[in-house]
Amino acid sequence: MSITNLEQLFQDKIDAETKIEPRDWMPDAYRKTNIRQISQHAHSEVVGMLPEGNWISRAPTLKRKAILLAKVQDEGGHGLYLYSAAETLGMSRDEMIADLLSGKAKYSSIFNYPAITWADMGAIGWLVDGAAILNQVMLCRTSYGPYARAMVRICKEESFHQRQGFDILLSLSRGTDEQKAMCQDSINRWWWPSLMMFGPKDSESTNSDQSMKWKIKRKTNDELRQQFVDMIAEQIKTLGMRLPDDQLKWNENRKHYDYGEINWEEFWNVVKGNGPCNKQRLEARRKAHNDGAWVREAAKVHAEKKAAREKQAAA
Ligand code: FAQ
Repeated sequence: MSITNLEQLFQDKIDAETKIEPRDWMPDAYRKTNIRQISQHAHSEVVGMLPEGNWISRAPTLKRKAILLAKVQDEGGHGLYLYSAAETLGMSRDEMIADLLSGKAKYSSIFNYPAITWADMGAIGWLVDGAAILNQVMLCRTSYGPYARAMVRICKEESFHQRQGFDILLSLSRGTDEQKAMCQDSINRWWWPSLMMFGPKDSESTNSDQSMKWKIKRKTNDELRQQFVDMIAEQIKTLGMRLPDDQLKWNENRKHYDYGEINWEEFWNVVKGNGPCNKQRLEARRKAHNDGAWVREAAKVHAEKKAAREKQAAA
């Protein structure tokens, strides 16, 4: 069968909502786009453990500590499901991690901002996980089967993450003046970077058109961003805080909130590696990778010995 026919059959399957599985024929560009997106997503989960991991030992109560610990562990688990999903497309985990550590692979811009107060644990959970959920609920229906299935469990865990973040901010918003100020300050710092998580505006998104045709993405960057603004603009009322955007206003005609212009120069600067914590984050990952070398070596020796024993038994 010619490539053109194979591509048509492939698109027909996508249009009929049939999931694409690892052994199915797929255009090379579909495979590459999925490897790119899923591995970037996995890297984001793992690098995303760093800002919050740093606060586990400083959580204000035992209960908050246990919750934060569980959340950070969940993110590590998400990274593992996602690396496994990406591996089914033919790239090894070692290669993906090498690309992260060399700075070749991207991860979400949001994790290059510092978490400087306890309130940031609240803002990350509420805003960052909140943004991640909207994007990931859509990905539960993505066309590549292993990615879609990994997303189902991830979304359930992310909902708990968002609730715990909101709960931290709710406590602070009902606390002393100092706690209220801390709460507002963290919302001020995390709001705009959270909006950037959805990626460049649609007119500048290089991958969206093709990814929408292949149903890898089901909603555009701007559609998801708007959904997020509408959700948060309502939820913040419960906190009695404000979003740092003078242009935020309900638009009765559009039935959506209008909001101000994102600083795209800042976004691209962070994506290019020049954000406040890019270097620190990669150094932390490189150190963790080097410190863990003995585990990988031990696992390799164990696997080799096991294979040798099995070979001997079979002989
Ligand atoms: N940061 O053409 P598009 C989480 C890049 S998980 C850095 O629109 P696309 C959980 C993009 O890669 C958060 N780079 O790209 C958690 C592309 O460059 P490339 C991560 C970005 O792929 C919470 C270029 O710009 N979630 O937070 C960003 O169609 C708390 C042009 O952009 C996912 O990864 C960015 N924000 O759409 C963990 C979800 N945005 O690759 C711990 C899956 C764009 O061509 C603690 N990913 N770029 O060189 C996606 O849905 C998509 O990849 C988008 C971007 C929507 C992120």
